[in-house]
Amino acid sequence: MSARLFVIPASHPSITVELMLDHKGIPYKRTDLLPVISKGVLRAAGFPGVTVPALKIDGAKVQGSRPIARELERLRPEPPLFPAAPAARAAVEEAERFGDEELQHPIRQILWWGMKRDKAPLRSYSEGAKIGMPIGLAVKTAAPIVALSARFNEADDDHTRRALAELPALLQRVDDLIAAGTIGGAQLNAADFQIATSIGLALTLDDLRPVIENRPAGALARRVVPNYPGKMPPILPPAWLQPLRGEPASA
Ligand SMILES: N[C@@H](CCC(=O)N[C@@H](CS)C(=O)NCC(=O)O)C(=O)O
Repeated sequence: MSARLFVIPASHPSITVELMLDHKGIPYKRTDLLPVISKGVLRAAGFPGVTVPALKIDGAKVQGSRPIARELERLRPEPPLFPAAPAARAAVEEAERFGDEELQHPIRQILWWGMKRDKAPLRSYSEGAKIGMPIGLAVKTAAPIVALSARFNEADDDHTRRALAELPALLQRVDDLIAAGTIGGAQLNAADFQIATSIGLALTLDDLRPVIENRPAGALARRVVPNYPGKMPPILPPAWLQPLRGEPASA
């Protein structure tokens, strides 16, 4: 089986797919892309969309963490990513949808908001990446890329404040899924790989780590993705963090 995975270093759904390929025991080559530039490269490589993860596998082109999960399951059923029993499978698929559609993006927006203000942490998120130029140079010239990525992801003040206000409910939902046994069981499934990477990315932010690390969601991320790359020192306005501490947001 020949596989090439296109990623942006430290992108959470990209790491989801790396974990799933490892779970299936499928060897792959990785192409690391810079944000924004990634869009042109993906189009040139024949993918219909402009986001990573994107996977070429045995001649097929599959894009998006959830379609890729299904393609991997089809190509190599064992070990499974989804339970066989219909009710359990439906629960895992709904948890995976939640992870993709509801959890991924607010955390992405918070990260890009931080990067816009301080580009120095970019280096830590790019550790080990092969982006075709020295990381130091990439960081020095990153301002336009960061600005465009922040705009593409609507990482402005309003959306970022909203993302922070939503975070407690999202974390509670992850804890509830763990308590229900949908994720965090003995056999990791597609929803574990989908959700744990978003929590893993959130844990790299010093502003968010204290409200995540001691709850079940934090333990799941440490188990599934213990070496998530990157570290962002405190950067968010303290008033914006109040909802995370159970306090109403102030101006
Ligand atoms: N929900 C999609 C997310 C795809 C996505 O938004 N990927 C981001 C990286 S995390 C991307 O490619 N962004 C392009 C850019 O920032 O230029 C999935 O799970 O595949």
